[in-house]
Amino acid sequence: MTPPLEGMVPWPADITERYRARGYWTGETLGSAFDRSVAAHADRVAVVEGDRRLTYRQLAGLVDRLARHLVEREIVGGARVVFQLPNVLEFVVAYFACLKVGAIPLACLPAHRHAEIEYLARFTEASAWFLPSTFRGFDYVAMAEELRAGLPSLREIWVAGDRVGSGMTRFADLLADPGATRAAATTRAVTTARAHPQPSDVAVFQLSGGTTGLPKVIPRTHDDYLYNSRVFAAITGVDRETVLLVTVPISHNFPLACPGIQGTLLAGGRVVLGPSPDAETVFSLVERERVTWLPAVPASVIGWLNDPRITRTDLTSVRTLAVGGSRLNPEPARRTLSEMGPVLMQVFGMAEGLLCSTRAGDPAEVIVETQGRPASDGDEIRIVDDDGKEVSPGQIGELQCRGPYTIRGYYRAPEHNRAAFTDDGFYRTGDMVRMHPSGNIVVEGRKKDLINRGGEKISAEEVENLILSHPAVLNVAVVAVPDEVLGERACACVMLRPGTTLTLADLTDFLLREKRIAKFKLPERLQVRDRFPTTAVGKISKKDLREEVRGLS
Ligand code: OOB
Repeated sequence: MTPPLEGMVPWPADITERYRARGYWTGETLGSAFDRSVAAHADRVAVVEGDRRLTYRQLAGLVDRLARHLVEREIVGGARVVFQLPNVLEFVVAYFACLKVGAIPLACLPAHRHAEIEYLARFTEASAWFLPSTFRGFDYVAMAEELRAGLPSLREIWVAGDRVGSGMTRFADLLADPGATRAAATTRAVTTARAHPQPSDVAVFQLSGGTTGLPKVIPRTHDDYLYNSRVFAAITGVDRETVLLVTVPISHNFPLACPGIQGTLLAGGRVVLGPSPDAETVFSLVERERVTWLPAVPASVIGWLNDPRITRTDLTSVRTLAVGGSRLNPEPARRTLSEMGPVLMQVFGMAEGLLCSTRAGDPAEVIVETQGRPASDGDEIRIVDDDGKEVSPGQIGELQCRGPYTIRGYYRAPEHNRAAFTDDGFYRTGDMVRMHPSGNIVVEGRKKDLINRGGEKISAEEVENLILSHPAVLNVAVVAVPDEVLGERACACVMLRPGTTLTLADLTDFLLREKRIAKFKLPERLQVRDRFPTTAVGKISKKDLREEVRGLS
């Protein structure tokens, strides 16, 4: 057995044994599960993107080719690889190639910019980076050129697209070259051995929505992430007939593994990739590819419902519209049922693990009003008050969970882990929930300090720390303001230094040009104040502040 990755919190030995004995963990790696699926479904279509359409055999051919290059370059066994590709075929190839040789994809977003990538690549000591040349008008090659000098562990930059910088490699050139020609000379036996991951090894690094100043890295093992996809595929009816459409950012846990791309490809189904979740893209791809399974955030669904083309589009192939990432209110939920039929499934999940969902055949009331129940009989949940005591049935409290696919700790974060996990290994989700009489969970709010902007999570503290470094700013608090479509948007409330001024345009400019953060984190409102409401101990009371800001809006 290889020792666990340093900085990773493993499950206790007795629990590991139990999860294996009960068959949650099968002792298989994601790479070998992928190979078995390829063998069983070789001539079926695996991935469709634009006019590219690959069978399992063709996909596996590319995966294996890339895997050989990874081995040649010693990007194997525990090496971290920044994934910043959008929804393109190259993502799927790179993902399974890494899983096969034990390199760990770090699930970054195309939306991330210098600040996020620099921090995350440095924190994880990433050795390689997959990126597009350009996407939505942004030049990733230029960003990589700027950042690479400050990232000493970064050895390889692989670009999907035609334009590369010096010392970078075109993805297409790697795939054109069968590799392995240099393998005999350069690959030591040691590298080859390290290129065979164990089921208990970290397979993927997901990112936490984050409640602290810096994003947290979530280690998902082969055992747990494979089970995550399998159990969710089983309860949501994903099989070889499934046609999954992914238009949300592909590296998010939801479209990647719940059951997502992983679950669909392991079942012999078909994955269709689309560039954006807007109505036009989704409607045309559903019609063209006869899509059956569709993950979405509520903001997208509301957009589709409000688009007049919905009545002219044939959406009858859809069997499951899985909506999650942020709260779907009962009103759009009801409209979804009347426009699209009984296909709605609410999903309440988290990159840390636990997945809850309603099930096909549940009463309409459950599907409309609740966020569902845990996916596995191995999931343990409890709803607790501020003292950690379980609340009485139907009362609101914080949700805590543990189970065969919920992490026991963030990567390299011992101090944060002491606060985020209980002594008996439950993850404190920060979500305030109540148990519906049907046994399903209703998400009522949250304790954690973040803004959920249409499913994309923004840590208030992270943005506050950046705003505090603006010369005009004396103090700041970032709070969520309600939004009909996105659910929430961020509002920055600031106190200014005497004699200074600040507009939203100034602040945006500062955060984008000087701090270089992802655009989705930008506050969309600014409120200049001369005082903040405070708590009894003199801290800013975000609860009162949120109410004051809402009152003024
Ligand atoms: C998903 O994962 P994350 O890690 O981006 O965010 C998790 C958080 C939850 O703790 C909760 O605060 C919120 O997102 N959330 C919901 C929700 N689904 C997620 N809040 C209310 N209603 C829902 N249905 O967002 C995620 C991961 C896997 C599957 C689906 C979503």
